[in-house]
Amino acid sequence: TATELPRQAEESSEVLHTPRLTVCIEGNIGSGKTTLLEYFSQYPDVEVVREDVDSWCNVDGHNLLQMAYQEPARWAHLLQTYVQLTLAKNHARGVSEGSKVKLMERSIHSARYVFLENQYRSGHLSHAEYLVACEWYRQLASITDSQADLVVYLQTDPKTCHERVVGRGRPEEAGLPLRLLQDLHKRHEEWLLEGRFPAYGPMIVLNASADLPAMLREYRALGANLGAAGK
Ligand code: DCP
Repeated sequence: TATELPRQAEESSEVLHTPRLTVCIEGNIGSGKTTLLEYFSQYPDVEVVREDVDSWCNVDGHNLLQMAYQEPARWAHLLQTYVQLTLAKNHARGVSEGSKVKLMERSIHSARYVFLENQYRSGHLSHAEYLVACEWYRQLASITDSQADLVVYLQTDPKTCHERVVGRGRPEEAGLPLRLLQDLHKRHEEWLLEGRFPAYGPMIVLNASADLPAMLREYRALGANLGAAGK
């Protein structure tokens, strides 16, 4: 029998507001987005909006991320269209009263220009699947305000990303090849630095291959530049 996806608990009834500043963090798998977002979650006037990886891993028991890693030709399209949907929801989300900055992990644009593009170029999506997913992107991006006031690109050596991914041992990513991280790095560079696809806001580039103390110094400086109040 047909069943519907259980509705995710509606966000609280709190009235949400348009943020004064929207900042999006872009970077490869293992580039350190999580560390940056955790660092800024201690700032009372910054609201962090994470990529909803948990929901990709559990659509009423279906782990789309794992399915797409195991059998990309079959499932990459489903994963990527779902990822785009969850990111469109993140773009549309307001922030609580008192939050000045919305700090968002990735964007619907990287879903399109990095991940979807890479899946297509790797031969995991048929031409028809690619075109339909691109059309979903165009429509979703046009009905939500998905522009950023600032894009922070965590530029990272793919080998460093690989070491971090291996180190954290996320089950879906077991055996993730360096080659994939090199390809995703190339897609980021083509899009954000070489202008192959449109920008969605002014950008700064941080060297995210550095070690943790150096990264934390960069993040502190970024916070000061955003005018956000730290603790
Ligand atoms: N992913 C995907 N398609 C997308 C976005 C992400 O297949 N459009 C996959 C890649 C990873 C997983 O989802 O296996 C989570 O990706 P992240 O790069 O966001 O991982 P982290 O949250 O761990 O980021 P970081 O390592 O920078 O902290």
